[in-house]
Amino acid sequence: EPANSTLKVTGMTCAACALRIEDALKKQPGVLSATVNLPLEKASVTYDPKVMTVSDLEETIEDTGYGVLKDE
Ligand code: 9UX
Repeated sequence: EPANSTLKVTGMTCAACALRIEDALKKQPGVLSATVNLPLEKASVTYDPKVMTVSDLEETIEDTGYGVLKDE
């Protein structure tokens, strides 16, 4: 069954940053949905935990050029 994780994202400065991260997350195998809230600096991701891990999500965000802090 799907899992949900919320990650704190650092380094976003405009709305297009949030969209870039959403698009990158949605392209990953096992990601079912992703929304990024710019003012809250949070990414909410629903994924298949058999395919995708939180570490993979963090890596995707970092590879897109942003930072990640642990859930808060
Ligand atoms: Mo907006 Mo974000 O021009 O990397 S897309 S700052």
